Amino acid sequence: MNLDKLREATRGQMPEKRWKHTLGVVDTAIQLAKRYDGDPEKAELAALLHDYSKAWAIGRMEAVIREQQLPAELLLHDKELWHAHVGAWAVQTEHGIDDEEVLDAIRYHTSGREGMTKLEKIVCLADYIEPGRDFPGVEQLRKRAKHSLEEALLEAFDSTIAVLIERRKRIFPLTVMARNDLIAQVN
Ligand code: DGI
Ligand code: FE
Ligand code: FE
Ligand code: FE
Repeated sequence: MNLDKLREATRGQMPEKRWKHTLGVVDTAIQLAKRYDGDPEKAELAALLHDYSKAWAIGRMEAVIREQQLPAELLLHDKELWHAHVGAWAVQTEHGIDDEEVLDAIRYHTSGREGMTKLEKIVCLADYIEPGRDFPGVEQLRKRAKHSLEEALLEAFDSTIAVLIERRKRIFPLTVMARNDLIAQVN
């Protein structure tokens, strides 16, 4: 597996803006891995690939979910959740990525889940705080990320859940479980 080839293949899946975001997530994930005693190489690979399928057409993602028997429950929830599971499948089949830790970090980067690994936490948090992100509270999140991976990620999920409630959207159960689990971890 050649990282330069993977970079070009990933870049080819998405518009320039999403690619810039991806590069920001890569840098941030490597920094978080170094700070929190994670694996910087796995963090780089998972971050590079985390939004691989983000720009795919809805119908294409839906077909993968059905045909590859990814969790059908995804189809009942926000389409924003789909690219994570579809992306993990895509990089495995298209590029032979077979490191389950890396695949899980891609698969759960949006929703989170109970019992997140360090790599999953790193990629998910990097996705929230990479330098290109701009949303209310992101600066505080960046500061918190310097002190505690779990505290920062908990705050990130809280803000996502608050927005979903405000917009009267469904909350994917794994996100609730991720949040409850993080509360137990920080207390
Ligand atoms: O792909 P990105 O835009 O870089 O970021 P992401 O993969 O974290 O997608 C986040 C979007 O998903 C965000 O706009 C909120 C939306 N979303 C919809 N339903 C849920 C959800 N996020 C979580 N964590 N849980 C949900 O139930
Ligand atoms: Fe994403
Ligand atoms: Fe995320
Ligand atoms: Fe992302």
